[in-house]
Amino acid sequence: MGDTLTERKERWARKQAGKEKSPVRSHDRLPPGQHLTNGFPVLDLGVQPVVKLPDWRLEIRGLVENPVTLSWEEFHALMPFEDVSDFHCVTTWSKYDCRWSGVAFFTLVDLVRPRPEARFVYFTSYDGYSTNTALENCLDDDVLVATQFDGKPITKDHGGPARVIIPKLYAWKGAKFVRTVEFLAEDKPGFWEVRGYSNTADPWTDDRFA
Ligand SMILES: Nc1nc2c(c(=O)[nH]1)N[C@H]1C(S)=C(S)[C@@H](COP(=O)(O)O)O[C@H]1N2
Ligand SMILES: [Mo]
Repeated sequence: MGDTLTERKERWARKQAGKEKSPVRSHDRLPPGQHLTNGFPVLDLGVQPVVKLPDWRLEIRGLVENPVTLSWEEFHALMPFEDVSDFHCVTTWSKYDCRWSGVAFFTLVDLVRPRPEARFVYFTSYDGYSTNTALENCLDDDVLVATQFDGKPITKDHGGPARVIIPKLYAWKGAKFVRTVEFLAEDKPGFWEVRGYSNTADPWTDDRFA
């Protein structure tokens, strides 16, 4: 910490160019520069869209063999998944032991069958938000589209009806109010990624800004 934005930017650019090894990873439970919170702050764009369950759809498309548009009932007919994970917001708060339930990302992948060219995933949301990451990050066994937090439906302020959770990345990579999941051959920066946030967003290497 403490280095200038320019130094960070230069370091990031060198890393992107493959001229420097990754910084040393922190193995603490609390990533560097984070503090623990017991509450659950709300971070959004100032809009919390109201999506009635009969109108809700999750559209999964792009470079896949079997694109689908799932209704609420169809989504819940998929294999249920529950996991407990920690949540790290780039604004420096972390929350431990969040219990999310929904459908594992790998279950959605089995359903749509991405083509070999698919290497990136781009998410869009009902509030106009978007975010992106490498497909491999979505294939970890802790990634899901969640509809419940702590055994109860996710409230509107926390991204209900459904939100994406990618625990190993900063929380902005997880789209609240998720609406579409698109598989792409080329990376496509999302809302914060075009506004100077890191594309890779690894909390354990303090990888916050591009
Ligand atoms: N659709 C949408 N998803 C979003 C955001 C948003 O503004 N809109 N904010 C992101 C950010 S910056 C964080 S830290 C988390 C916050 O989730 P929370 O409000 O449940 O704490 O959601 C992420 N997903
Ligand atoms: Mo955030």
